Amino acid sequence: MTQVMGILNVTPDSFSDGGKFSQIDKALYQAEKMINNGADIIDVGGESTRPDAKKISLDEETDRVIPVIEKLITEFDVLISIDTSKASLMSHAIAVGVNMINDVRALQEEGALEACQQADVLVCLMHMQGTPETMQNRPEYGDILQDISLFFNKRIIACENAGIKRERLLLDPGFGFGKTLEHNLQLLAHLPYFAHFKQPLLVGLSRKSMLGVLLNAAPVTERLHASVSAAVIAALKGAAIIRVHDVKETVEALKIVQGVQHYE
Ligand code: 7PJ
Repeated sequence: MTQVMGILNVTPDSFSDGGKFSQIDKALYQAEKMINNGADIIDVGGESTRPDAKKISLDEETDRVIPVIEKLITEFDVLISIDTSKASLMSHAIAVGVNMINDVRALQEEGALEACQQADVLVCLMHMQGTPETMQNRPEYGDILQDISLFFNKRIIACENAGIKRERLLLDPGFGFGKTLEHNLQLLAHLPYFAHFKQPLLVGLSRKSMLGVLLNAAPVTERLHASVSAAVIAALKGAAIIRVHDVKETVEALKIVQGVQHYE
């Protein structure tokens, strides 16, 4: 059955009233809700990868996410993932017991391979063309499926050479990361192409701008039904894990998928 990964963004309060504690409490409340709604994994992230987002320092990212991860690990019985590209934060998260490293830069930053080698954590290798700042400036591919497969191959080999066994690896084509609407739709349509790697596929489509475009410029708050539809399509096309904001709605939809798949 397709698993649901709930997104937990631990970003600074929009008002500067709340201190660190209220921020942690808010994150924990949000996580508890997602767990009660059926999330199998919680993905904790402190850095935004939106094109216009400011980069944050290692200390800032660490202060945001590590206390939340520590609490989640002691209080709940779900897998915890950290969405980061920074090697020292990976090591820190591994030391406090995180189960998965989710890296939109696929362990290409200095020291990231070594950080993940130390412990038996799962690693999600995501494809991105370019960097968050430049990725949406006319992304281009020869054959998108082949280009992304080549990238996956290179990163799998880099991991294996660094002592990270293949059974620990998940692959993610990186919807919206250096892709046009057409690229994203092509990727979703042909998701089964990546089955030849025999690695679990993780996909993130939740509230992404490709859905907004298809809905004639729907704002991010109006993309729930599109997100759930996209999750269902991804599940039918073989995704092992779907990364979402709206856990309850997605879990319900995936129960219908599961009911039908039982008779396939
Ligand atoms: C993804 C992610 C994704 C994985 C983000 C957003 C942007 N990690 N982190 N896959 N997207 N593995 O949630 O809209 O698609 S941040």
